[in-house]
Amino acid sequence: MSTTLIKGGTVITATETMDADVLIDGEKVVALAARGSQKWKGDKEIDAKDKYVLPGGIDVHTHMELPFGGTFASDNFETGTRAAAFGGTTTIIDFAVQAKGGSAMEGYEAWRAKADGNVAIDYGLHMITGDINEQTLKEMDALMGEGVTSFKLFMAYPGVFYSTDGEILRAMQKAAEIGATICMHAENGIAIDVYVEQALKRGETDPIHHALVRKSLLEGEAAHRAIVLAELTGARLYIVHMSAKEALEEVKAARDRGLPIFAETCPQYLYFGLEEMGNGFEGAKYVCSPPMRDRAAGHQEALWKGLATNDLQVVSTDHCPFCFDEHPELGIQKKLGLGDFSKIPNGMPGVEPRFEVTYQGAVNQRGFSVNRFVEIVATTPAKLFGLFPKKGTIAPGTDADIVIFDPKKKHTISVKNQHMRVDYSAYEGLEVTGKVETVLSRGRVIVDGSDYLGKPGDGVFLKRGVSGYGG
Ligand code: DUC
Ligand code: ZN
Ligand code: ZN
Repeated sequence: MSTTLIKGGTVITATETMDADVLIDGEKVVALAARGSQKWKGDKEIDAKDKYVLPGGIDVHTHMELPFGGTFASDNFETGTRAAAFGGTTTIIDFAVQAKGGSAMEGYEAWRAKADGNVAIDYGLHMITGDINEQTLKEMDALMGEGVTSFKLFMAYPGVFYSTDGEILRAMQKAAEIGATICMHAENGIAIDVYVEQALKRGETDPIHHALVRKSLLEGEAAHRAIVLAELTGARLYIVHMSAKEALEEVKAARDRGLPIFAETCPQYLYFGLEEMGNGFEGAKYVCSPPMRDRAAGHQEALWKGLATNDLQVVSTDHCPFCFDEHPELGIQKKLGLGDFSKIPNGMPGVEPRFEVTYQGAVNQRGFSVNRFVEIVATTPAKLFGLFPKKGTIAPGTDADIVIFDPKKKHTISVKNQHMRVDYSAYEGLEVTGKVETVLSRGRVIVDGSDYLGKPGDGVFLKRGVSGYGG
């Protein structure tokens, strides 16, 4: 096994800021010591002078190759995880899908087959349980044994992924019994579909109407209902991709009552509003669910405040890209919805810019500590989803998943320099200060500046434990 020494940098974890050298042996961090205090030599040495040495990012919400709206998310596990690595993310948790009428175990195996041998970084899986029945409830036990310890349910998308309240209740009872976490897409899809139909009848077909029909109160209502069902059953609940202040208020109140309720938001909700969706069909680039919200109504500032106060605990991406223009292999994607916003595939690219745009917004613009940044993009995701302390921090014994980050380097986010397999960047032209320079995955340098040094299959499947929080 070879050793690597990262020397001269500032190591920042969720709890410590240390001028320290980091010694790696094989795949693991084996020691840290005050900068220059030890005469360590590494087979490979990386100079991190004036740089931050950070735990690799953990994005707990991605959808590689997700079948959706008559097409597939444009990144596969190879392209999407390579892009993640360039962006400073060294672990993803993707969502395997149980189709209606299908077996959850088969869905899990299908996702393993897509990912194994192709991933650039380590990955875990949640399970979208799209069909809650006796068989599925039994399969939840088997999936726990495989390290799939979280299950996503949808209160949106009737006829596709949607679960009734009764189905949610059953799944939560089971989750509480076995220690699993329920991830919830909290939007009242039944009510939303009525607004969709009415808008289309009025001839309101542009992408902006996707945002206007998916009302923030309906996100708040669904969050409330999910929390009530979780409280009744004792389940641990994690509300995904929160965008509405009404939903955040529900989470705050539940946490204040001591319930094990958690929530994430995503960079798109922290950066964009209705303006981005209103530019004719260009707005399709920002169509995802839940949608962008009205900045003037205070949603965005509420989310930032939630991250500052820990009412929100995680920034993930809901990475689910679709090409704007026709793609030679994938065909027509966003433009399936020309003339009918309800046919625009829902989702945005985000796995690559997450680390840098979150740093920009949180640390540079709002004065969050770098420790808090690390906590929301790596440490808490690892703790909540059964990966800590193997992942999510830098300490003796942890996997050497490390980002060397230049906090002074300015650069501009653009489709021209991104690696995701999609033809636009939602952040086109955004200037940020702070750049991911070098990325190590289990001790190996896989990204060095603009060079990719890894290969498909470098990453492995992570059998996760139960959540380290609540319940
Ligand atoms: N939301 C999206 O925007 N895309 C995929 C699934 C989801 O819940
Ligand atoms: Zn969702
Ligand atoms: Zn999602």
